[in-house]
Amino acid sequence: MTNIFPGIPLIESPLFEMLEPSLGLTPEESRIANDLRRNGFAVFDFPDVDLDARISRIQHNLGPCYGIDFENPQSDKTIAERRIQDAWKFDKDVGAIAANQAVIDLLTKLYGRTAFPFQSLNFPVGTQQDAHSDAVHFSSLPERFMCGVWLAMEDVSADAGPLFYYSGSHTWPIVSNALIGRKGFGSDLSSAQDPFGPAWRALCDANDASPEVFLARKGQALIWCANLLHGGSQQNDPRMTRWSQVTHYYFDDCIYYTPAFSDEATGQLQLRSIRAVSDGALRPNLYLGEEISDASIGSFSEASAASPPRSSLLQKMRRALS
Ligand SMILES: O=C(O)CCC(=O)C(=O)O
Ligand SMILES: [Fe+2]
Repeated sequence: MTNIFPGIPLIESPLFEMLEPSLGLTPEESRIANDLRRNGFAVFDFPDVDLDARISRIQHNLGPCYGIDFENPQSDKTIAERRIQDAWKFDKDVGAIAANQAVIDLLTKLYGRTAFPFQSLNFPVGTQQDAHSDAVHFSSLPERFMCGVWLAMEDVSADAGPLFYYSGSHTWPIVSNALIGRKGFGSDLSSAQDPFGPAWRALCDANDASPEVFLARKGQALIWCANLLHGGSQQNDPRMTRWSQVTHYYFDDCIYYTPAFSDEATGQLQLRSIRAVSDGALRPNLYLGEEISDASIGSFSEASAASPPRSSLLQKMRRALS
């Protein structure tokens, strides 16, 4: 059956029920697809027979980078650096988890475009981050072709600051600059999420929504849809660790950009230069198969003359994301 809406991920498409019989999903894949559709997230057992050995090696290899005293069970694990971005560049186990072929194949089937991992984050503790949608950091055109896969690298208890999410929030409006009446392109932010917090809270209130926590078992993973509101709960016991890896995925034939620093309506996009973890190669920004450059987007060139140089913007974005 022809898909009339190739610009919508299959699992978020109004036509999913009609298309599903032709997708060749196994019962488990169908369960995951329907959980994503309904709730905006889905839990599955991470498909890697070497996972335990990888986790031990990652903890051993990355542990010293955090400046945390892991040896002392009484030490505060939350005081130092909480994340390492893109450790796949020097740690092959992080890369192997991020580029797990079964996960890539699953996402490709569920979204209807070829998935590829583009960013890894390794955390020894939770982030204690307020509810947010990753869609302000990295989004795509067409929208929603992005997802996160969160992997528990140990059992997570309620006191260790578990991941939380608002089930069903992926169907709420994607909060963009246009929606909150803000111009984003060339703007300066200490945290890319800051301007959007009140809007996310208002949506939670309007929907009378309550957060749910994921008390994961080691080896369980959770896929979240591009617009699912999620965050890290308060960590009640600072002595605990909560090792996890988040891998963010994009899909082929899209424009990849940062909405917090973009104004879609005027074509002013903060494009991303995306490299796939799987092969280390750049993935060009494509729109319907055609490559898009900064110069070919709206009034980008004029606007960029008046905005901070790209390198300093990128530095700010890095700070904002940390
Ligand atoms: O693990 C957490 O506490 C949240 C992580 C997160 O929001 C992300 O990586 O996008
Ligand atoms: Fe996030």
